[in-house]
Parts: sequence; C-alpha cells; structure tokens
Amino acid sequence: MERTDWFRAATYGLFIHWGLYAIPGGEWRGEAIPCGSEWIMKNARIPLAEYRRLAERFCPAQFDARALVRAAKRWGMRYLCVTAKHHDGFAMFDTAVSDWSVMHTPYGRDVVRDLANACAEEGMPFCVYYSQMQDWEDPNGHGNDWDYDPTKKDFRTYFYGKVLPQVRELLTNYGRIAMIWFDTPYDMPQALCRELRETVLACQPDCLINGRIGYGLGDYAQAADNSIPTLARQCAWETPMTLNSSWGYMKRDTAYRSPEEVIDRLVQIAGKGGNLLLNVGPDADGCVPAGETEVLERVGEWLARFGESVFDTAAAPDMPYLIRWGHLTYCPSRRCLYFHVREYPTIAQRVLLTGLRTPVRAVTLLSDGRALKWSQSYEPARNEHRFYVFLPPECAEEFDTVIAVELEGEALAQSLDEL
Ligand code: FHN
Repeated sequence: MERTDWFRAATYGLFIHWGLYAIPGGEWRGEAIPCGSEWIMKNARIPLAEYRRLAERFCPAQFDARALVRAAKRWGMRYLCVTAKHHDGFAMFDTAVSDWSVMHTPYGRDVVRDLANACAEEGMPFCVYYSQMQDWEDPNGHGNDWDYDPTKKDFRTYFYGKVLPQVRELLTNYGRIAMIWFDTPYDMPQALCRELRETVLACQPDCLINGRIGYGLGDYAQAADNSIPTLARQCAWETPMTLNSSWGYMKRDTAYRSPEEVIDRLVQIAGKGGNLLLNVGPDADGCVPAGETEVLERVGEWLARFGESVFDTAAAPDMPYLIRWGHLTYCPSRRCLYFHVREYPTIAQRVLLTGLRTPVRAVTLLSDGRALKWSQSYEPARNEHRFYVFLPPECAEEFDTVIAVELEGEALAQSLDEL
C-alpha cells in the first residue's frame, strides 16, 4: 500500500476557492480588476483596513455544505479540497490564532467544519488548502507591501506564530484530513518547508501533502495551473484547473469551459496518469454559479456512463505518434486500453493506432458492450505495428465515443526510434 493509493484511484476532485473575495467578485469601486478574483486585495492594492470591512458583510445564507458535497459526488468527483486560508490570510475556520476568520463575521459558522462533517457523512475524502507563505493580513506574512514595510517583516514570526499553529488546528479539530494543499512556496527556506511537513505528519501520518510545499517534499507532483504535461508520468500527480479565468467567484466571467472540454481534459490527464482537481468559486451567497453547475452536471452524467474508462486507470503508454482522433486511457488490472474517439470518422469509418505491440483480445463499444470489428497487423519491412477499429456509422456519442480494447497482456508501445 502506498500513501497515494486512494489519491491515484480517485482521479477527479473538486477544488473550492471561497472566501471574502467572493463579495467583490472581481470588481472594486466599480472597476473590473484583472486576473483571479481571489487576488483582488493585492491586485487593487486595497488597504487592509478597507479589505477588512468585507468581513462585516460575509453572510452566505444559501451555503449548504451537505448539498455541495452531494453535488460533488453526483458530478463524479472523488475528493474535495476547500480553501481554509487563501493569500488574504482569512481563515474559513474557527482559529484561536487570529480574529481574522469566518467566526468574526455575521455568518459566524465554521465553513471548514461544515464541509468536513458533510464529507465524513458522505464518504468523501476531505482536503484543505492552506496558503503557507503569502498572507496579506499578517504583518509578517509574505506579499503585502502596501500596508507593511517588507524590510521590517520577520517571516519566522509569522511561520511559528500563525502557520504551524493553524496547520495543527486544521489537522487536529476536523477529523481525518485526506490531504493538505499548500500553495505559492516561492523562496521559502527549505528547512521551514521540512518543518511544515513534519508538523503535518506528526498530527496525521496518513495526510497527503501536495507538491507545492516546495523542494520536492510533497507526496505527489503538482502540475502548473491549467497545464497538462506533454508526456505520461508514472508518479502520482495532479493538475489544478479553473472552469473560467478565475479561481474565486468572478461576476463578469461566465465564459466557462464546455462539458466537452472538461471531459477532454479529464481524459487527457487520466491517460497521462494524473488527477484533475477542478475548481468552482461559490458566490457571496454561498452558491456555485449556475454556469458552473450546468457543466459539472453534464460531465457527471458522462462519467456515470463511461467512468470505467477514467477511474482506477494508470498512465497509458506514450505512443510514437500523436493520435489524431482523440486520446487513450489505460486500466492495467483489466488490461484494457480505452480509445476516446473525439473526432468520429465520418468517411473511412475506422480509427488507427500505430505502434501498439501487445496482441488484442477483444474490442467493444463501451456504451452498449457490442463487439466491434478490428484488425491488427505487423509490417516487417517497416517494423510497424498497426491496429484498426472499424466503427459503425451511427454510434458517435455527443462528447466522446469510448471503445474498450482488451489486450492479451500489458500495453506496450513501439518507440519512435524503432520506426
Ligand atoms: O495564487 C494562487 C491562485 O490564487 C490559486 O489558488 C491557484 C490554484 O492552483 N494557486 C496559486 C497560483 O498558482
């Protein structure tokens, strides 16, 4: 058993960026502030005294932790991670360390507790995001150079006085924390990152730590935001991804990814052995915007039919050529390669995979289990393996037609150099 086993099998998680920044929703004094709405304090250089006043207005009457966790399950997600503290330093949990928390708002409820309880009841692994270096409220935290003089900051005072105590609170007061998600480590001293890791594991030895603790100290690799690696990776890894241009709620941005695009990204990531942590930004009332839920519902419906081709998969072999019609995912225990046909052939009625060495046993259409015709050949003079699946004309699915290709053994690919 590896610490990351549950995480690798989970493949698809819900990221929730929620905090005071949901109130301005990307606008300040009538002006649209560019980039992520959760950065509004820094990007608009809002004086702390002014930003603090948002806490007086935080009262998300519609927030329903149980409904959100149930929705995440329906959407096909298998873990959930919420911003316990983002860069503005505001704790969405009850903390004894600082008054800068949700407990000191008209709402006065511990959001992390409500979500932790709902996840425990629904059997959903619960994870917390914690901004360990940036804290624009704390005089010694990194990032606020408009209220505080950076030359007078003492990062250790912040680290020992706020970070470690709050991390201990999160890992002590909320039951099992499946993973803690750190972010923007910048140039934090490596010794402190090690101490942070030790602190987490002293509280909960099974808690996973993401790659952004820094210096390779995480339990899994973190891809850059919204980025998919070029090649498959054998280690555990994850891509955090937005549905629009912002992590926090942004009023003016309703240009969400389509269900088709989300499925495409999820399939690509699963095929390269990774996880997709897909973000929503609830608004000031505590509601996930309808434009986001509509997309996620459609993706969830697709996963209910085709989830077998995404969950419990591992990296598919890197094929020698880019696949023109779509992507591959791979389940080693079932010895099954899944063809995700995004460009359904309309004239030739077949798809080709070049370079698959492993003999094929059977080919079926995942939607209804019907057997499909196929052929596999090897041309010695060119040293080229070719595998064709013949597709009936009427079988194209709306987003992605999935074909299960059962193999006689482990999936092996020719390398480009042999061809
Ligand atoms: O600055 C943050 C950003 O607001 C957001 O939390 C993302 C999520 O991956 N991480 C940082 C930028 O990489």
